[in-house]
Amino acid sequence: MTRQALAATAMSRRGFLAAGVLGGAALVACSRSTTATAPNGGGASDAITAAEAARPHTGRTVTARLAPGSADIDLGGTKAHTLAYNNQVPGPLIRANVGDEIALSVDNGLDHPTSMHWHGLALRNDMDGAAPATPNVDPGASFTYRFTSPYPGTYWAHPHTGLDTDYGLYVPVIIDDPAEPGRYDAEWIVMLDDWTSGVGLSPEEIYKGLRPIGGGSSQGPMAGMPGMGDMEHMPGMSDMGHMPGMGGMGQMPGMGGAATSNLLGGDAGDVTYPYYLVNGRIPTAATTFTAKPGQRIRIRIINAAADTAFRVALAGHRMTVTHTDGFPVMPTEVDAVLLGMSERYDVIVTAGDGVFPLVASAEGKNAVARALLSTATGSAPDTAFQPPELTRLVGTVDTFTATPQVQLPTNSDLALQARLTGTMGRYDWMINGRPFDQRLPLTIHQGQHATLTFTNATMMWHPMHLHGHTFQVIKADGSAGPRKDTVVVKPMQAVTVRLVADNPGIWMLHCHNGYHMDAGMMTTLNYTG
Ligand SMILES: [Cu+2]
Repeated sequence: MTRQALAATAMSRRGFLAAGVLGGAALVACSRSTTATAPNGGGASDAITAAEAARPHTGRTVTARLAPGSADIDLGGTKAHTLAYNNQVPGPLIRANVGDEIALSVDNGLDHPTSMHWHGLALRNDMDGAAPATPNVDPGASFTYRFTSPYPGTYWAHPHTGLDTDYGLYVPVIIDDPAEPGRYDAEWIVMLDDWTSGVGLSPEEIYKGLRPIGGGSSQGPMAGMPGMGDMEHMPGMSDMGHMPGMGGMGQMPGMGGAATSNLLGGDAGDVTYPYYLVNGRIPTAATTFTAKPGQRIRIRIINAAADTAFRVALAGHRMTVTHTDGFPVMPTEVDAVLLGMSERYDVIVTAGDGVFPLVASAEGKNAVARALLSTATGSAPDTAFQPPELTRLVGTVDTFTATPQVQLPTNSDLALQARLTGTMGRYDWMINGRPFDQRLPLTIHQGQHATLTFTNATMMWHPMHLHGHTFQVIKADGSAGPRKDTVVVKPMQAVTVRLVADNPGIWMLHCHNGYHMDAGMMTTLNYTG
């Protein structure tokens, strides 16, 4: 069955879910925390313990329980047998104040090890949820992650194991600052995803289709074809689906076709998905967020996709971007925002009078996800409707500047380099010439101020993510960009960021395209000395 046929079956039922916000998790606040302990009996290093002690502490503990396991999820008339937390997609919201201890227990009901990575949180290294710093949780075992967050913002959490995040294993995480002025009337959490699990190929099947037999080596089927290994370095040749003799790869389910985007510098993605979701729902069964005309709504947009950037606009509205990856920026008005995988943007809109689609266009993939904002009776436009805002002023990383209070110092005593390489033909994505299992870690000393330059030597964009830190993006003209933990690096371009080494440990540095990461585009930043 083709993608198109699968999509058609999902159009048979039209309905609107009258619940716009994500369900709250069973969060319980209690008065006193217990001492944080390292996982699996391992002793936390003195440096990690000292860094944790230096974080703010309210003395309050927020507890929650997540049960990852197989689940049958209703995407809105279409059922998907998948993996999810507590039988829902997205999983339940985790929410705490700055300085609260979060005690999150994971009861692993999967048939393989799992972890909970707290994307964007500058938390203690031994609770980061990425091995080897944090051991994975075995099947049938439970583990409680205990940590405090030093910064407010919009985050999310997901496993750091295999391709699990391309199933339904993700939850929003909001850290509130009680001192932050509450200049909005309502809050809408919007979680975006590209969906195949249980309705199309499994993520593992997609990965097999992308990766030559023999796995990124010269043994792959492409290797015998003259020049194929360097195909992506030839202008205009990056779309394999258009190449004669390639077996119509662009039409194969799960394989990328002619997905291109000017904003992303060319090739937009590797995978065509059956569906794109907002808060777990397909467009024909979109969720509705209800508000009153004139209300200021803070929309927290989170891209939980594996291979899809989204261009997001609210029909009939401009949006004022206030935060990038949790950190404040000089408020900037745009018509739409572009989010690479795992990026977050917080925006404020002033609600109009009527029913308005919030449309997340799968960048370069000719498909949309959507939800509805309703402030009055009325009906929404057709599900194929694309608001004109999508093609007006689109905010990207280059558009924004961190507020002066959160800008990082400009002095630097270390220059780190991450050279990104790989081709679609070999699917051999690497950092500094090595896949993850042969990595040469970048190293840094506690207290150092460093620049980190991502140099993209490929014909594909990469959303590059560093764990445990939020870095300062430097714009092309040398001025300060936004604070971010994930930055889009376009083909054949370089992006430099600043970071302060204030969170000791071993931290993952990787592409947040789930398939690139699994193929090896990952290394670590190690604190030494
Ligand atoms: Cu990548």
